Amino acid sequence: MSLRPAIEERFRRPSVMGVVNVTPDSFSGDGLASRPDAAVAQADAMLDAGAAIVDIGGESTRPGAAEVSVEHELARVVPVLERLVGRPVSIDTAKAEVARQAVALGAELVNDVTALRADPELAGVVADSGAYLCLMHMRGTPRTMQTDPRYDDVVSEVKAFLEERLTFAVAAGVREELVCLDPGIGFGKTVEHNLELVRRLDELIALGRPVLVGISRKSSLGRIVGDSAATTGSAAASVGGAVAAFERGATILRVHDVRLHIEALAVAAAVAG
Ligand code: HH2
Repeated sequence: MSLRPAIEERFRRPSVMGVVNVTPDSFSGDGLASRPDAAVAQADAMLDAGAAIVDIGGESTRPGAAEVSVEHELARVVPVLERLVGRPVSIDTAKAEVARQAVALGAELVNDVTALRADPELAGVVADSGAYLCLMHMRGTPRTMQTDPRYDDVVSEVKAFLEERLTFAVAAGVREELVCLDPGIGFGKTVEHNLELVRRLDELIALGRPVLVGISRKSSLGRIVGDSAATTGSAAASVGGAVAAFERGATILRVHDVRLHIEALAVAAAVAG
């Protein structure tokens, strides 16, 4: 197995990760369950538009989402992964068996919203495969996370959590230079918590690992622009959030509307010099 370069060499700042939801129930309504050809076409279009990688997910993590069995998740994602062999792919899963089959089919990054807490075997799968790893902060589970989230200082708590999960991953044999960290926008956070995390992103970057931010279409965006009951945000609001996160040091932006983000981030990066 050849060693991968450090994640910051593979993903220059800013890089875009395109979201491909092979689910019936994703929060943004873009799910393509049981339509592998459509999911593959969407992934190809995202890569053609400039995405550095596409993130394939077979389980929704929207607030209140039901859990999916290993068999169901595999049935959703494997037909898509098989058709994307040779393309840059990430697998959005918390399950070791799904990650195992995905990396065997060429996935280069494992994106685990539970940060290796849900499945005790996932750390070993990532370590053995030499895949990149994204560790994300979430308070509670998708079923419970939006029930009155409270923190004394959200940024310090998310930072301490990510530092602990990074130490755990490295102790399990994952090379530190293959890991990126994610504050988990919308995962057990109010609008103000999400804003604070982006505003003070430098404090997470101080952990020494590249930071991935997924703010695209999240409900906080819709609420900020005036709909107090919003469950999603617009593409324009998403771009605003992504540019703000990039300017505060984010390396990878996880987005649904790839071309808009590529263009906006190209301008923001050109200004940054
Ligand atoms: N957000 C979602 C899913 N996975 N992974 C990371 N690392 N960061 C995120 O912010 C993140 C994530 C939720 O978005 P989406 O995949 O569009 O929705 P759903 O989980 O409902 O399918």
